[in-house]
Amino acid sequence: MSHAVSYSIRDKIGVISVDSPPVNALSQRVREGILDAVRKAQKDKSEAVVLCCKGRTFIAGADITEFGKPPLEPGLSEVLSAMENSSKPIIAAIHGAALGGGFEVALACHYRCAVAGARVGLPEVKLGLLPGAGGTQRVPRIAGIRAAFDMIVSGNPIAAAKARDMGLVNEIIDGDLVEGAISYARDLVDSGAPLKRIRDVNIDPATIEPGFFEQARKRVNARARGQIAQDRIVSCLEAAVNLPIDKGLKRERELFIELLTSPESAAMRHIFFAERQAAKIKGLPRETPVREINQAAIIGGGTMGGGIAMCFANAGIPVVLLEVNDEALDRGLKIIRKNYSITVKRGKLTEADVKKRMALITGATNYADIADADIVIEAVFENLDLKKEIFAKLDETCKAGAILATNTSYQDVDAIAAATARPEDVVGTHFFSPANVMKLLEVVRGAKTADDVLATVMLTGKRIGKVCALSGVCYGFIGNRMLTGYGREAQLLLLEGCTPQQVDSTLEKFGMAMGPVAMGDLAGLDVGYKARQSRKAEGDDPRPYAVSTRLVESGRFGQKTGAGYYRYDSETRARVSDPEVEVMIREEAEKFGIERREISEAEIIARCIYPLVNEGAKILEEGIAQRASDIDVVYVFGYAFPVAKGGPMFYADQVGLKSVYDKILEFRNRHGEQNWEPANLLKQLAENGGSFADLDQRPA
Ligand code: 3H9
Repeated sequence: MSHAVSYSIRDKIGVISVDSPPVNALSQRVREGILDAVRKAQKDKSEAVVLCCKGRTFIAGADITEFGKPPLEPGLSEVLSAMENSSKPIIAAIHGAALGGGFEVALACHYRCAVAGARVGLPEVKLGLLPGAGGTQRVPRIAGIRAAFDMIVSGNPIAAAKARDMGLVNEIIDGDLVEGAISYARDLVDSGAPLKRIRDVNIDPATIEPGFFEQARKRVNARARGQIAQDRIVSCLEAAVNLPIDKGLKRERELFIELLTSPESAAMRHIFFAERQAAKIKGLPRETPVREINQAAIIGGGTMGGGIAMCFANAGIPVVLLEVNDEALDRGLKIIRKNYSITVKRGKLTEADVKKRMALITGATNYADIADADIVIEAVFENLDLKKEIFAKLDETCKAGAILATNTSYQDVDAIAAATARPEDVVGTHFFSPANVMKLLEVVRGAKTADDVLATVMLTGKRIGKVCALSGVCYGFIGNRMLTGYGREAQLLLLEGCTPQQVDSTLEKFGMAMGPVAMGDLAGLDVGYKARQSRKAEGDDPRPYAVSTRLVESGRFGQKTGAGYYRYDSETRARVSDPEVEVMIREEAEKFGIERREISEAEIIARCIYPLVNEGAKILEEGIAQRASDIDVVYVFGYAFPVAKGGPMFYADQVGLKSVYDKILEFRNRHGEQNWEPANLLKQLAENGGSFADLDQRPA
């Protein structure tokens, strides 16, 4: 038997134990081990079999590293078929998470028991896949079509108690899981419980409300952003209702294979591993010590500071919110309460949860009250002098060893660190707005930031539910620095011949959550306007801001004033094209002597996305980002870049770097080198047939 799986008999109950760290994924060794054990159990004196796992979790799914490689025997469906057809009941004993193929293993068992803290789910959709080992056929047979749809299309795991209510788990075990599962198995045998095979349940098509599948398909396609898995999941659920199980399983298999070989899934699997990779800092050993974080403090109770405070409270970490006076503090705490009440209204939190979380947030107006914090995050507005002043105060007040972090989006972390006598404790933590929602955290390493500070911040980021990526110090760090070219080209395209709607809908079709022009309206055009007024420099090219400036000066600030590049319906906030703006754009183009022309969708995409790639390559070259895949993580989690395209650098690899490079040269010849000078790294890779992915794999 494979070393990853052991089999023994206790009190006439066979115990199959999977032990394959880190997450007991269903590698070939695990599949083979389970199959051997199930076959053995058919012939021995055991009366029932418990399937359990060692380590932190039950089986967390298929082994994703095997995808895209030649399949290895035995396949998972062979293992599941042997289990389901076992002559003795098999009971899954779940702790941690039973996910994807892992939950499908449990569903092929005759009974399922779990500890109260366990979760079960089918997260395949998050990898651009569907459950390919019976999940789409077995879940609706127990939980019903609607619940199966919600569970499989969202990919979100559910807690054991809810799973029991849905019939997906039979028994919650208190105390030791394996002992409890053995005793549950004993009871089943003694009471002559039947071999419950989910495949024997049929769904009566008459119970499905008419039009359910058409509506479900419409709903998922409206939100697809380039993903296709959700649509195929609906097809599988239809098969579960209309076909006998073996035909349904066959259909599921075909659609699983289609998705497995799709570019969308390749991109999403890239992001899965990129996300985990991004948390690792090159040159920092895993055993780097970390500082204890039991108490946080946030300076500034505005939208950002409040959002960050919520992240800590949500993770159960007490946090002090510091403001300049009681009035500002009250305002900050009110916003937090309001945010929580919206979540309660949406049914995602209970009043009791909110009470618990609010109790973890205390207000203060005095620096002495944050002296004991293990981490302090400054989140005041972007003014370097103010930030320096705050850090000098923190240096005076905070205990030795406290981590002093700045949530700046643009300022020089080293200059801020220099305001203290302990620059090694200073680090950048760039959250994205709204901070309690957005997943990305750019961790900015200053020239003197200590290794243990970085390791601690990475770990704390994960604790508070963030996806972390490391950036060096530069203006705008990874994400905002890259964004400059994206926004600029969107604006220039307007002058050259596009309508706002054309630019936005093309990029939305590409998969961006919202096009760049509409994004400007959402953020408020006055914000950029004010920033430009305060930083006007000689030689600035006025063209990229001409339309925006004109809109602001005519009182159109974007959504907040009901009009910007678009007009907005006061109730639905739906955007409507405005001929008045189209006239303004034409007039501005004329002023600059720009001859307007027809612009293709392909050009719109290249003009907006390639600046991201080119700046990304410069950022890599300068060592600001550790890996191309970290840049992808920044864009997918911080800027709503479509995950089905895998981030800008992965996307460029798929297009082919030679083709991207050639296009950039074409744009340089047409628009000048100021905006289109290709990165040396891009040039080298393009000329040598290389890719960003190859670069990431090179040893450091
Ligand atoms: C599937 O099941 C398809 C089937 O329907 C059909 C088949 C025919 N495989 O996340 P962590 C690695 S699709 C390989 O940091 P946590 C991960 O890369 C699968 N490796 O831990 C990392 O490696 P490293 C459906 C995997 O405690 C290490 O484990 N299942 C897999 O924060 C630790 O991971 C899923 O999508 C895997 N399946 O969270 C579940 N999973 O240390 C995916 C993890 O070298 N997994 N690794 O960087 C998860 O959601 C989380 O890992 C889990 C633990 C919640 C389990």
